[in-house]
Amino acid sequence: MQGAKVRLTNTNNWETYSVLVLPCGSVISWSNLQKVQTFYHNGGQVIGTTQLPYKSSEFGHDADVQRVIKSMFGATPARPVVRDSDASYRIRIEASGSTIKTFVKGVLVDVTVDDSMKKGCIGFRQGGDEPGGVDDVKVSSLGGQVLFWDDFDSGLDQWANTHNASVGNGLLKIQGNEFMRSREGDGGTDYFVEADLNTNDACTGLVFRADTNGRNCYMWQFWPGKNCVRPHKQISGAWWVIKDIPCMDVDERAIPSCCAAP
Ligand SMILES: [Ca+2]
Repeated sequence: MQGAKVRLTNTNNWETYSVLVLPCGSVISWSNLQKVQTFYHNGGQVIGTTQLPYKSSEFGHDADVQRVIKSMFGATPARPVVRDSDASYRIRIEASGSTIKTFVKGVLVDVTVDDSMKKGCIGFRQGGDEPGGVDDVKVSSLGGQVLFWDDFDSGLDQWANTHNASVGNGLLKIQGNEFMRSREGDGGTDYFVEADLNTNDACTGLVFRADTNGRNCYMWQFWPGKNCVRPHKQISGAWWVIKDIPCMDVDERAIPSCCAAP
C-alpha cells in the first residue's frame, strides 16, 4: 500500500492501481480488509459489487468486518432482508405534515398519509414477548440538523419510563415496556427518526409523534420474522393497525442514494 495506490511488486511485473473492486461475496479476509481500509483512508477508491462482505475468513472477526464495511460504504452489509440473527438493520421514518415515509435498509417501503398526530417525541413500545435491540437512534430536522441522538453507550439518561429497559453490548435492550419515551422533543412536528434495529425475528415498535401522557402516538412495528412493517396509531389509548407493508425484497444496495439521505 503506497498512499492512495495499491502496488503489486512481482519480481517480473510491477503494477499500480488507484481503484480497487471488491469481488461480490459474503466472506473476506479480515487482514486483507484492514489493508483495503488503509487504502481507502489514504484516498483510494473502493467499489463494492452486488454483495458486500459481512463475514471474516478468520475466526472472531465478523463484527470487525461488518463495522469496517459499514464505515466505508455507509450501509450495513446486506443479507436477505432482515432475518439474520446477528444483523442490525437501519430504518428511517420521515414525518412531514400528514405524509409519513418509511425506509428499511435505505429502501422506501411505504408512504402513509395520516393526520391524527401532529407532534410529539419518540420512543418505543415492546410487548412482553418482544425483545427489542436498538442502537444509534437519531432524530433530525427535515433540513438535516440533528435534534436528538443516542448510541446507548452512556446509559439511558435521555429517556423516561425505562422499566424493563437496559443497555447491553452498546444496544438498548427492551422488552415489556410500552411507554419509554425521549425526554426531549415533545414539540417536534416534522422530523426524520432513524435507528438500527437488532431483534432477530421479533418485532420492534418505534414510537413517534407521541404525547407525554402515553395515550396518543404513531407506532411502527418492524417485524423481521414476518418480513413486514406494520404501522399503528394510538388514539386516546386505543390501538389501530393502519396497514401491513410487505418488505420481502428490501435490499439497501438497490437504491444506494437513499443511504446518503439525512
Ligand atoms: Ca451503541
